[in-house]
Amino acid sequence: MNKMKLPKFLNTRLGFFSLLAILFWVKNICAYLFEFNLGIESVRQYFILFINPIATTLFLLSIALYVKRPKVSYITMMVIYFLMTLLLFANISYYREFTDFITINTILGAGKVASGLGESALRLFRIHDVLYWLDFVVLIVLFARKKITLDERPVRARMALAMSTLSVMIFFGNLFLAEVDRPELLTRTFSRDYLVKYLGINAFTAYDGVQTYQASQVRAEASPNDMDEVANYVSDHYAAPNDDLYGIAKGKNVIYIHLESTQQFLIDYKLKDENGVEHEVMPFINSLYHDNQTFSFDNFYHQVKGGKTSDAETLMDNSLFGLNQGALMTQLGGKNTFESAPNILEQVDGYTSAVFHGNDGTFWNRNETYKHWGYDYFFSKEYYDVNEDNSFQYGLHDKPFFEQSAKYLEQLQQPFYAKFIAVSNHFPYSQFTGDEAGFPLAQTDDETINGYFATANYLDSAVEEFFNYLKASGLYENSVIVLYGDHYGISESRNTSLAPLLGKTEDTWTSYDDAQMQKVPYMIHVPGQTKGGINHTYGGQVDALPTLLHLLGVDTTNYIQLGQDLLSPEHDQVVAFRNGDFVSNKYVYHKGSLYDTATGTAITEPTAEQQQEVDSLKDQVSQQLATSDQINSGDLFRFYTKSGLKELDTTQFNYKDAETQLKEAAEKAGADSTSVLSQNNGVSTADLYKTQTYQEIHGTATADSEAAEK
Ligand code: GP9
Ligand code: MN
Repeated sequence: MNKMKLPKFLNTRLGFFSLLAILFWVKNICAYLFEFNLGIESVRQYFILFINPIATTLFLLSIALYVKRPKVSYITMMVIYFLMTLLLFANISYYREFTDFITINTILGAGKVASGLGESALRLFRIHDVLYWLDFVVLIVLFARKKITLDERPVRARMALAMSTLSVMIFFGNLFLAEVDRPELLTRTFSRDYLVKYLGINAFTAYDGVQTYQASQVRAEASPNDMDEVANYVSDHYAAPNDDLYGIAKGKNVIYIHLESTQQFLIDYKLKDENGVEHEVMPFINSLYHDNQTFSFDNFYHQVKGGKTSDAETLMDNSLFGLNQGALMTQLGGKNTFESAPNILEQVDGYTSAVFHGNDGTFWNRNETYKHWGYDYFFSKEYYDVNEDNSFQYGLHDKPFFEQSAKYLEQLQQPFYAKFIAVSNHFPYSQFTGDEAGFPLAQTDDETINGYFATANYLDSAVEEFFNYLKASGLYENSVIVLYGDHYGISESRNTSLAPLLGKTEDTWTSYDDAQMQKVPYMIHVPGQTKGGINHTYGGQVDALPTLLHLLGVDTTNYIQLGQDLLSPEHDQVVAFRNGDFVSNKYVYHKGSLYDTATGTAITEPTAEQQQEVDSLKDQVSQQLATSDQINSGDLFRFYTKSGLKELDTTQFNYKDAETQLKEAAEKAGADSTSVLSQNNGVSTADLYKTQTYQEIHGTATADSEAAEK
């Protein structure tokens, strides 16, 4: 080692700076490749991944270049380098346990769970982790042996500034590429994985810090008086339940089926193939829609914005809106106090709760948010057998998803509140258009639209199989099954291409039609009762929770919920879109234009009376949205006691070993265990699940020729 000669360059400050930058880059890339699972899908994403540590590393290290005194400058550089390594390494360890990245809140809250932290850090240590720290030892030795000497000459201020500026420029280049690959990355913040994948750990941590700070400022200013105001608003808008229907589903399981990107126009829709033959897109869901055991709605709207699926979940489980910018679940889901459906049902009627979803648990920050909503279990991707053939970028396909869920569902203690988030019918709708295509494609000039019907048909078939299983396992009779569309599948910009399929033309398509396209299915199927039918009340996702709770016989008078029971004769029939536009039973106000709801005729010159009505509707809508924002940004539930609900201890939930927890719950209940598995004397019902491909159901040339071969 004595003979070893290091390049002279290393004895300059800039040389040493470069060495540290390169070392950190290497460590960071190793972590990306070997420690984290970031779902890199293309060469471009690899490129972004490889460049994303550069900007922040240069920027942070460049701080030391401004320091003139040699010793202080080198020490500053080493301290920054050490802190960056520490942050990276902490994330590596944390990821092993939680498959997630560390947020500022996790760091701030670490004290709360400090006991056991040291122990788990040790348990998470891998022998190769030494490599992340080895360079410190080497550097110290090199300094001690004077292989690297301190450069007495300070870096010129201009040079230091140039380095900082360069790093900022690289950052913007990085951000630009990221936005090209994943538009609205920063405004919608899909998940921490995405931020790390596109911008790196340092940038993610800084971004998270800024957001946490901003949120905490608003939160700090809120007071219990604000909650009093909110409570007054809510009681003024309370819609009393329909006496005939209150409690008709008391004590039943609730099974939510989240119909990804499913719009109401698909209901009863028949797609013409190239030969003019009609194919019903969702035959099974249509049969539910027309069943008098189902409360179906044909004027029900989604109310989501940037948080898409997560906003729909927020609305359905809380009767609160998402945020006007970004996603509530990612920004506040893991921080705020809520009084959500699973928590209410647990405390009032002893329900167990679970979410099933075949994508990464961190997407939309579900893994944290669900704890704050009181979900007992969350079965995310790791609980499923997911491979390249049965999945796409958003996770496991619906048929294997529902099928593989059976073995967990049968273990839940009843009654339960279980949500199944399907995902196959998700943009780009090219999942079932290749060789595996079965259902015909539409014939427009827009491929997104063309594939939409085939993926919707696949979803329909998956839901049918799931219903068959529910019937076979005996769960069906004892459950209420709620289906809802989360948001549009075809974005407004494509609607004119869709127009011909809906019997309209591009030229006559208006904002009124765009507003109509925001309708999504909402159906509450209550096996055994026959008071259902198609209800025409104008409502939206915010109304779902009070509607459901009243059917379950749960009194909502003391809950802070912003919607109204859709089955109540007192429902206001005003639907707020998150941007302030609205639909009521009389008027549609969308993108600055006003229409008559019944006819779709534009009202260009409203009478004084009409104007007054519209103004008051606008006020009503903005008040509802503002109240929601006030609750969320002020975290007002922490001041609310009137609901009589006990404070939720979010640390009781651990979504990592659900199987053990399920077994423990059954053992604890002993002979009183109400899970399907226990009721079936421990014999699994999962075998009762029958699933078939489109070809197997409908028979095709391929299936025929296979049969002929046999
Ligand atoms: C991802 C899925 C999709 O897990 O729920 O979310 P979306 O893109 O529809 O908001
Ligand atoms: Mn969605």
